[in-house]
Amino acid sequence: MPWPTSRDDELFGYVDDELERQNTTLQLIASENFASPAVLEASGSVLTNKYAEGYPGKRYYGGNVHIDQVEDLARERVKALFGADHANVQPHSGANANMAVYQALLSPGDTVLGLRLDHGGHLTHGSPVNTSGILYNFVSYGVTKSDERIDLDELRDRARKHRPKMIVAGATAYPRIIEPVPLRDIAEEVGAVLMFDAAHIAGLIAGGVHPNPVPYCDIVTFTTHKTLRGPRGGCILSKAEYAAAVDKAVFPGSQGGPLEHHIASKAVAFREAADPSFADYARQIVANASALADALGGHGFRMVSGGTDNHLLLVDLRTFDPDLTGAVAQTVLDRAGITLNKNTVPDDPRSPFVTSGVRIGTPSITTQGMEEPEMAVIAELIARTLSGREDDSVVEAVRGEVAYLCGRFRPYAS
Ligand code: DSN
Repeated sequence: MPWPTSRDDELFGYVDDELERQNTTLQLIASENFASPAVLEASGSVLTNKYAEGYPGKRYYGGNVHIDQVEDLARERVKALFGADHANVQPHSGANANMAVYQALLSPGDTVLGLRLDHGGHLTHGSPVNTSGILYNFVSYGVTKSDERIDLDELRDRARKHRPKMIVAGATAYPRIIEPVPLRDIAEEVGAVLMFDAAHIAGLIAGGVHPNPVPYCDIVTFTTHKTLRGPRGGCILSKAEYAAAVDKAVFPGSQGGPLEHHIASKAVAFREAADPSFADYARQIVANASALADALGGHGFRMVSGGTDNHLLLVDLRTFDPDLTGAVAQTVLDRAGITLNKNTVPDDPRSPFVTSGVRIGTPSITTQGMEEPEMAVIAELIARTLSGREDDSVVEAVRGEVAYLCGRFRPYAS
C-alpha cells in the first residue's frame, strides 16, 4: 500500500513558517544553534525506520549490520574528539543522559552535590520537581556573592560535611570557565564520583576554548545540539570502569529503541567538530560573546560575574531599568524579532517565571557568520527595544532592522 501522495500542507506550512522565523529573526538562546545541512539530512534519513535495541554486535533484532556501522562510527568519532575511554551515543537528550548516569552509579537516597538552579544549575542537578531531586538527596553549592563565580570553598566544605557519592559539575546559565582540576581534587578528597555536565560547552571544548573535563572526570555528559551544533540529543562519555554500568542504565535501564537516525546525525556533527574550522568557530563564539557583553555594558546593563569567558552572558536588567523584568524583556524582544530567554540572576528576588535577568548566547549568530561589528548592532537593538518597549513603532522599527541584519547572514536557503 503506497503512502498518500497529497502533500501535508498544514504540517509543512508550519515547518516553512519556522524556517522563515529562523532565517529572519535573531536566535540568541544560548542552548540553540543551526545544524548543518548534512546533520539535517542524516536526521531525516531512512535510519528512522530501524529498531536496534541493544548495542553494536549485540542487538535484539536482525538487520542491524549498517546500523551497527553507524553507531560504531559515532562512538569512535566522539571518543577521538574528546579523548574518552567509552562513549554511549544513545541518550535521546541531556536529561536522559544525566538520569542514566545517576541510575548507573547511585542508589535512591544517595547524596549528590550539584549547582543551585538559581545560580545557573540545571533541573537534572537536583531540582525538587525533577526526578533527580525526587530520587536522590541533592545538596547544592552556589556562586559567591562577591564575584558570582562557583564558590569552591563552599563546595569543598559541603563535600566534607555531606560526603556525597557524586559531585555534579556543569551549568546551564554560567558565563565563566569551569576548571575541572579543583573539582577533581575535591571529589578525590571525599571519595566521590565526579560527573561533569558539559551540555552547554561541549562545542567549546571540542574547539579548544574551554578546558576538556574528560581527563579529570569519571563521567562527562553533554547534549549534541548546543555549541556542538549537531542534532538534538545526548551523549555520555565515561572512564572504562563505568562503561558497562552506563550502557546498562541507558538500555535496557531507561530507554528503549535508540534513535539511529539521530545517532547518524551525531556522527556527522562529531566529524564536523573535528574539522580545524570548528576551532575558529568556537573562538569566534567566545569573541562575539565578549564583544556583546562589552557593548551591552555600554548601554547600562550589568553582566553577572562582570563578563563572560564562554558562549553566554547572563544580563542583570536592574541597572538598565529596575522596573524591567526578564519576562517583559523576553516578550517585547520577541516582538522585535530578538529571541532569548528570561533567566534568574544569582539571589534573584523575583521568581523564575518573572526574573531580573535574561540569558543571551552567541552560538547561532556565530554560525551565521556574524562577528564583533554585528555584536555592537545587536546590543543597540536590544537597548533600543527595551527603552522603547511601550512604543509599538520602536518595536516595529527594530524588527525591520533585525530582518535586514538577518538577511545579510541567512543561515539556510529558503
Ligand atoms: N533547555 C536547556 C537550556 O536552555 O540550557 C537546558 O536543558
